[in-house]
Amino acid sequence: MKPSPFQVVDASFLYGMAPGNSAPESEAPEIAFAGRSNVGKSSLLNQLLGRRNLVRTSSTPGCTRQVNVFASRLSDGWTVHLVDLPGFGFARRSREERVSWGTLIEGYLTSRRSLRMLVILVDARRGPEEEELQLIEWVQGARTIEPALELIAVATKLDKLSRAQAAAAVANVSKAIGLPTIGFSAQTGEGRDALWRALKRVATPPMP
Ligand SMILES: Nc1nc2c(ncn2[C@@H]2O[C@H](COP(=O)(O)OP(=O)(O)OP(=O)(O)O)[C@@H](O)[C@H]2O)c(=O)[nH]1
Ligand SMILES: [Mg+2]
Repeated sequence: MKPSPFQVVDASFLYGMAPGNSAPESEAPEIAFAGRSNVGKSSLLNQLLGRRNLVRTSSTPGCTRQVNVFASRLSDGWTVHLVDLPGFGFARRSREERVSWGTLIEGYLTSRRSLRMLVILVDARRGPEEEELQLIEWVQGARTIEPALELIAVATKLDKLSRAQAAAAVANVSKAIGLPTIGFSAQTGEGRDALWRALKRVATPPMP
């Protein structure tokens, strides 16, 4: 196999935000990854960053409990911050906890100027459900600041489908969610280059 043109030479955890503890706006553009619990957000980030365990993942839903920001630099000098969000649709939290989390994530998505792109992850086998469609509609209406937020979708866990099923599933997700959609597997790395190509649209080029 040909080596990927998207080699990450630096990747590190920068900071986490919990309710009541946000972070100052960053100079670097941010790309956030949203989706229901267990859809594969943290695994996708490890695959993108080329690190096995930089981002904590778990087969138990509700693993990511903060808004976690990671810095990355590609071998050609481009940089961007990748933001892992706690999953939604995870009920095993108190109502109070869910409200404070909702406020943190909603505030982050609507008011964060450094946020330039939102990637919505959908399990390729399930397709988008009400929560994903609501999130998209809500964020498009609620975010009124410049610059505009670019939205794309990723269909995850493609390795669990046959080739023919995978192609059909990605097309279905794209149609149902109404966004350009990239098929992805954190296990095989399929879709990694296509996703990096899309993410680079909002990344920072190297200093001359
Ligand atoms: N086969 C397969 N399994 C995956 C893939 N991506 C994630 N998983 C598995 O799915 C489970 C959940 O993955 P995470 O990356 O922790 O999911 P998450 O969306 O970050 O979950 P929360 O932090 O709870 O919101 C883990 O057991 C992963 O190993 C994939 O592409 N293929
Ligand atoms: Mg996670």
